[in-house]
Amino acid sequence: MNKQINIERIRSDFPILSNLINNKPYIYLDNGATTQKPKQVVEALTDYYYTTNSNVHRGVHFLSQKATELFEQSREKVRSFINASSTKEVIFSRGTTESINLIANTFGEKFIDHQSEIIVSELEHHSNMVPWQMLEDKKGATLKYIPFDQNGVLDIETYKQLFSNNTKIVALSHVSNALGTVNPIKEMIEIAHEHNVPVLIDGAQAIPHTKVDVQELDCDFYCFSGHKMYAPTGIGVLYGKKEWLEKLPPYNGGGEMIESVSTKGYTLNQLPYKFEAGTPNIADAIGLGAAIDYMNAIGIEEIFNHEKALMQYAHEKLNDIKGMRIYGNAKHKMGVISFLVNDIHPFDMGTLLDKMNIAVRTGHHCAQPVMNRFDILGTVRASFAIYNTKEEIDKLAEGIIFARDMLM
Ligand code: 7TS
Repeated sequence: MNKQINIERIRSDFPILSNLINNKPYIYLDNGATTQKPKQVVEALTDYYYTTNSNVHRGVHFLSQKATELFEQSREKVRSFINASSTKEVIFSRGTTESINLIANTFGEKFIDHQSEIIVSELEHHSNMVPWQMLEDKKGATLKYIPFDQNGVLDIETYKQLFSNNTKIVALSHVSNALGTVNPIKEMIEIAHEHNVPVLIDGAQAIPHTKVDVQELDCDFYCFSGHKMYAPTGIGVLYGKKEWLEKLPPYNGGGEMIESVSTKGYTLNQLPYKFEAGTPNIADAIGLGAAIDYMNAIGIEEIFNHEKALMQYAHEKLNDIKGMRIYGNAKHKMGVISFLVNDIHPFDMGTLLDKMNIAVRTGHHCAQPVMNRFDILGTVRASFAIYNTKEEIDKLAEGIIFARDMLM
């Protein structure tokens, strides 16, 4: 059933949205970089610090047990949110970047040598390209890139041709942060699996907007950041299939990740702790649990539908502007809309929009190969969240026209 969302009520959950800047409302359209946080998440953090703060997993005392319980409850919330089959498959990290580096390093150490080939796409955020390029440097492996067309759509026929007997892993974004393209990852995972090649999905720009079911996708690894889905910064998730995680060597060494240590060596702790060396980010993991509760209470389908309507509206409004060029015109798009107007430099457009209290992102969006493909230095990018409205998009369109006329 399709519930109608109450946008005013949702906005009132985010105190920052009602702050005036220079005595005027502020329009926040930089959600691809990070979302704002609802009271429910901030209160989960303060509650934790006021009532529970203690270290997890190592205390017999009341507070330590309570902290452990809340921390592990959050892991269960993540498990259920992405439909992983076990909490052993849910590893807390600092964010998408750390999750990808964890796999690039541990998988790299065990399975990559100078003959290995790794497939990535040209659409990736630097976070899902540089860690693999580092394996090229370290191990002499070769990266093969899936190209994309003028609309920002990956070329699946070329992708199929990139596999060889030496292909060891595919690393792919679910949704492009620069163009908004939703990649056909289920189909692409199936193709990789026909070659017995595992797939890592960078889900940073997907999970805030759409239902993710890791079992249905059958991905081997799925990485995401809490801060792009209403949770605090500094917390993220690495989902990995148990069979793979068990095969991989540990990443960081230290407390938590060991079962026992002597001067002769160490034995490893079980999953997921094997990959969680040191005191974890307890409070923010609990905050992530609160953000998941928040999203579930609104409904993932409702979030998806609201944002889909916003994207459609933004496309119509922006396409009406003379001189507008939208980058990324895939049929399936989500979350972001990237554009340039005439020859106006994106920084100039962004700066003038900022003067009008409209926050957008400008530049290469940590996806320089995407910009190179279009032979541009960068774009202006508006990105949406559950609290954005059509009225804000009207203001964006008015702002762009005003800036264009001023800069021409
Ligand atoms: N992957 C994608 C697709 C991303 O969009 C980002 C961040 C990352 C990985 C890295 O996430 P982190 O939380 O580890 O930093 N993207 C952006 C962006 O588009 N603007 O600012 C950050």
